[in-house]
Amino acid sequence: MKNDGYLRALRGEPVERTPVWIMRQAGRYLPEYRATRAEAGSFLDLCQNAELACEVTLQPLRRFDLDAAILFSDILTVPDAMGLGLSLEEGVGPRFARPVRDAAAVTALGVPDPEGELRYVMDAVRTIVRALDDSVPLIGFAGSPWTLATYMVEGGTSRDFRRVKAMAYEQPALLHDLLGVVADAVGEYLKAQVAAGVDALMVFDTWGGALGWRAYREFSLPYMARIVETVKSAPNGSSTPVTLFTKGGGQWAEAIAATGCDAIGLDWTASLGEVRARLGEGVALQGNMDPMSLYGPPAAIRREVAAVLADIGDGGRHVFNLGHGVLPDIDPDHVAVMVDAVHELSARGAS
Ligand code: 1CP
Repeated sequence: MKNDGYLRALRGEPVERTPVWIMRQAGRYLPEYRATRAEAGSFLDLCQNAELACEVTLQPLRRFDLDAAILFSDILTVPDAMGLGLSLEEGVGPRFARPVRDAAAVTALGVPDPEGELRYVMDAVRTIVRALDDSVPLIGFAGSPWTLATYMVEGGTSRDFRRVKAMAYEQPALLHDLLGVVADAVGEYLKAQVAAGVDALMVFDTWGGALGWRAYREFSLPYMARIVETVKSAPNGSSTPVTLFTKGGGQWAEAIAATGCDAIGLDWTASLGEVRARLGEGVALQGNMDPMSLYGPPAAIRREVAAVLADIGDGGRHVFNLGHGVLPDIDPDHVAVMVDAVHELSARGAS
């Protein structure tokens, strides 16, 4: 691979500069993304068209000097394939026609065949791998079982997660049944992505931080641990680095590291240096610039990049990223300032 800095940093091998990619690097802040989505018809049509999904995956790499590509898809494709009926409305967000709210609905759920109902995702992976031609690694991903369950039970985006948290306290066994089948589905889905050619995996536990610490250890973490184990025991799985990202989970970093993951994604509320001091070098850290700092002028963005790099100190085993996805109204030129500053300010040795 021409540029394997991202994989090297995940493994704790020496790198010439800190690698960088951006959560939601393909998406609405890019005018070329909006044009391709219009060409596809809708967001879901875009996900289901391998050529166009490949095109939007590559768009940010043409603009910015990024060290990894991420598969263009969505975490909600898995519950959609489980029969929940996903739709996405502009300004409203994702919606499920058939949310899961009782035992009958949980019992009816099956594990989708990744090369069946989700074949369009695997076709996108194969198309992107060919197009990347060993230039940079491709990251595959899925939602964590808990995060997927929030959408499946609530029926869409939620402010307070009332229904799914009520289920956790009223019917914990039912929620565990749901999380179990979702974990099986995600495990199969990620193994298939590895077989189709992704170089690394990321699990997005976007709403894990909404749980109390005991509930996090009961309803989110064990299911992510199961997924790490499933992936690691599959062919090629042991050599595929897995990053776990629990938004708001910095205080649980020790427990997350104990899953056997290769890297922990941190949001901007955690100090990379402090987490590194607590955990040592045994795990890579990803993050964690505040996505809103990209509203600032270029000089302020460079200062913020320098501060994140200074926080982690020697810069070993670090993948630079935002602490959450890039926002839709960010100026792409500001993203370029960040990416270039990461490489320039972290350059080690001859450069
Ligand atoms: O209008 C549009 O074009 C749709 C917007 C959009 C996009 C660009 C959605 C709907 N999903 C995506 C792509 C996407 N989603 C990617 C690939 C692109 C990339 O990263 O470059 C990835 C990795 C995701 C993952 C995702 N989807 C997460 C986890 C990451 C995170 O940001 O926390 C979550 C929670 C979702 C659900 C989802 N899908 C779409 C939206 C708007 C949302 C969030 C809804 C909410 O806030 O609850």
